[in-house]
Amino acid sequence: MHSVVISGTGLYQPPHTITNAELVESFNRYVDLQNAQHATEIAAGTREPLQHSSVEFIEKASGIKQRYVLEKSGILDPTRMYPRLQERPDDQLSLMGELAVAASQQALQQAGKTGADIDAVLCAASNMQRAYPAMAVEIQQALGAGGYGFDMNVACSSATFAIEQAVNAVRTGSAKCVLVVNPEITSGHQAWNDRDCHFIFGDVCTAVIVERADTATTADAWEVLGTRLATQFSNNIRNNFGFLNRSEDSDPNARDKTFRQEGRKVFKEVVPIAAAHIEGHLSDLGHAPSAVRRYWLHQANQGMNQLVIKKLAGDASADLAPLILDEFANTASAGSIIAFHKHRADLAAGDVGVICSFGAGYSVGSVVLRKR
Ligand code: CO8
Repeated sequence: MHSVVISGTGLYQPPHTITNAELVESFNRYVDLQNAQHATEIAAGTREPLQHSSVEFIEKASGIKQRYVLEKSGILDPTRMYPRLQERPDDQLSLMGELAVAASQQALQQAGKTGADIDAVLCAASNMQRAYPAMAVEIQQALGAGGYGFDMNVACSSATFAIEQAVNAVRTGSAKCVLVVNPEITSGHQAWNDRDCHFIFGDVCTAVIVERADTATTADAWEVLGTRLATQFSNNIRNNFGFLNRSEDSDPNARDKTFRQEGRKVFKEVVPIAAAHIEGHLSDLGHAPSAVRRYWLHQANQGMNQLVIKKLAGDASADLAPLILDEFANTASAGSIIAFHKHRADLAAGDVGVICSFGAGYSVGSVVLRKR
């Protein structure tokens, strides 16, 4: 068995931001248009009027202040409410592939590696833009990597679940250097016209290099002390978009074919699951939660992260569990990796940290790291 490290990370950040003020302004115009269009049914009491959203609610309920998106004019157009993306010909690098290559190149550079050093590519995200060929195989070719590639989806836990697959492959010798990449184009499957969740998501792509400790050349290497995954079925976060929609003669634009959730239930149910998961994992590795120098948590809700950390360490400071969701919003599986990417430079050799994701499934994944 080989000792395994994370030796580099990368972040692709889309060019456009949407502030809460911009988002709410366009959402409220959409509401006014819809209510005007259905004024007769609303007056007759056969239809409920839609209600305005508010910046104050969004910031208080979630901690989100803005989000990055690949395209904003379509999202902010009250007669459309989703991005305008251009279809690409088959012989051109796909959009997810383009994001993945940008983030991966950064991660490779940090790790002091090139595409040729990679012998496995795992593309792990909440949605893939096509059924096949696997995105990972296209990314493998674009980077000049060898070995094999495959796609996987565990919603918000896609990155941590993929890191465990990468760590196991390197530990057992079936790969030497694995790229885990998370292109999360959440704007494509977000319900921008639903007041309960229109503010939640942002687009981004992260990448992580997992390799054998004895091949790592960077000074910024993080030994993987352990990984742990858990799932428990729940319908509280669900999207019914899928390849059987046509055969079922269902409406591809129906509300259930985009993201939907029972946010309050998710909040209540997932906090204790995540805290117990991290505590159990650390305990089995012989570490007390209070001895952990940093937690890089899933970024869905500020209050949720504070509760998880308070349960674990009795303290919820930004130093212990940095937040990036104020700037990025919820970026599905990429959130905890963005936190790790941006908030690790100040840790010293020997410091222990935990990456942990939680979300749809339900799913929880933790990766315990020690700075070399
Ligand atoms: N503006 C103003 N008022 C609002 C708004 C709004 N936009 N939305 C709701 N309200 C009102 C409600 O109507 C309600 O009013 P009333 O009290 O009169 O009934 C009141 O505000 C409170 O509503 P909620 O109970 O819904 O509000 P919460 O305090 O629960 O906050 C949150 C809502 C922010 C959604 C919160 O519940 C939350 O963050 N929950 C956790 C969610 C979570 O962690 N989800 C994980 C999902 S991510 C994941 O797993 C990946 C999925 C794959 C990616 C998909 C990409 C598209």
